[in-house]
Amino acid sequence: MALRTNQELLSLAKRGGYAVGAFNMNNLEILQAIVSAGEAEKSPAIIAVSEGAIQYAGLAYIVSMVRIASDQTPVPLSLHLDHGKDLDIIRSCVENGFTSVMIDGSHLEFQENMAITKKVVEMAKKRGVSVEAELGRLKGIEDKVSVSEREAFLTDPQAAEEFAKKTEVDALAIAIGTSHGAYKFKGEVKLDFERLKEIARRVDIPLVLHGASGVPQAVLERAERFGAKLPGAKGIPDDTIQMAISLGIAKINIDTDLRLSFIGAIREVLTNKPEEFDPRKILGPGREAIKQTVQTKMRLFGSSGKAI
Ligand code: PH4
Ligand code: ZN
Repeated sequence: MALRTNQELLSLAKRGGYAVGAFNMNNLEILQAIVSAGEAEKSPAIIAVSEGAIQYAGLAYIVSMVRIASDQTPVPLSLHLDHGKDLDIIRSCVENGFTSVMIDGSHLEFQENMAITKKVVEMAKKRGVSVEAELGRLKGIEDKVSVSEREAFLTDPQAAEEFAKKTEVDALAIAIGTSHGAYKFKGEVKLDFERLKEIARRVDIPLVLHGASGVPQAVLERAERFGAKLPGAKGIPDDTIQMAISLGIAKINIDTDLRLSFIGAIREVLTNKPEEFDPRKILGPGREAIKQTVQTKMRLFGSSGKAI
């Protein structure tokens, strides 16, 4: 089936009260794992590709692989640029088959962020490509951070309303206390749900949660049992994710949990079978581990059974 846009996938999610997972892919095995998880769960999925992934695998390889995957599966997929910052890369994604792009101007001042976002909207919408933008900075809420410091990086609901109206983006990534990577909280898990509620009340488009990996205990333990060193790794608990979805989050970005699953499985093979040197016997279990993790996320996000 042809690739869908994020606008199509996320408007259904918003209406249906579930979220679609955006899973980062960097190679063939990760893509296959996401697609086969979608088939097993009858769930849509967003294939998220960062600028780093493009640098690693090459734009043409990525687009070709994702197109073939989409042609061969009944799973509704979109191909989405994650955290686009470079206008030339964004343009080449728009012109070469991506169905959604993110313009990440979150490091810029409000007006500059709006200006660059509008530019991308103008470029993308001509070709029917969806646009996601980001307002606020991804950073954990720590105990010692003062209210004014916190206000400076979390998304301001009033600003979000103005931003969404003026830029006409299709989805907005917000900052409510999540952060990228495997070390999200030093102490207690804290997300600002009151802020999310207020943003959802003012902003009509689907909201996006980045930095949403859970760092599941079983996945972490497997990786550590076979030599990974990840002291203090901590993610977002499942019930917190469910709460975020119930308050209006319709797209959830997951990368860290895929990475941890992949390296746990690969480390296990390399440790238990030091004589193994067939890459298929090493990467295959990594692919299977990602598939299991993606299936678990699809169930958690409520997108299982929603592929139509
Ligand atoms: N992302 C993933 C960003 C990956 O440059 P890169 O390929 O390393 O970028 O956008 C997330 O929000 C992932 O969140 P997570 O770390 O909690 O999985
Ligand atoms: Zn992100």
